[in-house]
Amino acid sequence: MQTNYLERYFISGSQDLPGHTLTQYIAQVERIMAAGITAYQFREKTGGLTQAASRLALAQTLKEMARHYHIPFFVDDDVALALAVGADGIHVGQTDMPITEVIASVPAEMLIGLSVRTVAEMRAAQQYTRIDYLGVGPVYPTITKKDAAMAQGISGLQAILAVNEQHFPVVAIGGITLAQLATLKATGVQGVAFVSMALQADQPVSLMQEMEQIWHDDNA
Ligand code: TZP
Ligand code: MG
Repeated sequence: MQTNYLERYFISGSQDLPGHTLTQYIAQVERIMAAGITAYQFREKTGGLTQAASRLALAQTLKEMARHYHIPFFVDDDVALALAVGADGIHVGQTDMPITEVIASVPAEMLIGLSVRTVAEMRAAQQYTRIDYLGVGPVYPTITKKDAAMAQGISGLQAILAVNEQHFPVVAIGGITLAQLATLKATGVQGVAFVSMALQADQPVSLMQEMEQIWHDDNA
């Protein structure tokens, strides 16, 4: 399948936009979806603006929104929620539901993403042909994920990519801004995943246009 959807992969939860109401948060997510992201991941943590019941309602709302903008909708961690809302994909980390269990629990058409933080995890991931993409990071320091592993830098990313023998599509994540986009593209990853760069953008449209330009500028 085409992996263009990994190019500009936006991830968010209401916890990532402190000091705003839920309505303001949803409005900002919609502006970002409309601006030209290629995938969306619902990563709503407890302690954000939602309780369990409203978390499901929020997921439904954002899934419909993503559908409207023709963007694949992924759910982070929560297989039951992904199934309940009919998500296009599920993304899990190494400490979430074991990947074998995820693979066994979701329908064949649901996309599966897995986080990989080390060379060893990349090696281990090579056996799971059912996986659609791997998220590698954090490449740069991030304040968004409280329990994130140490930033790997470009050299760390390259070392991990070097053992991606099955050539799984890879999306780089962690502290990504426009400034490093060309460098990341040059490593051969299929795209970048980001939270704060977009949530904090005053002009999501210009941000997405710049991202697209840099990504497709062959002279970069
Ligand atoms: N996984 C690794 S880093 C990260 C996640 C979910 C957060 C990325 O957020 P930001 O704001 O783009 O650094
Ligand atoms: Mg997780």
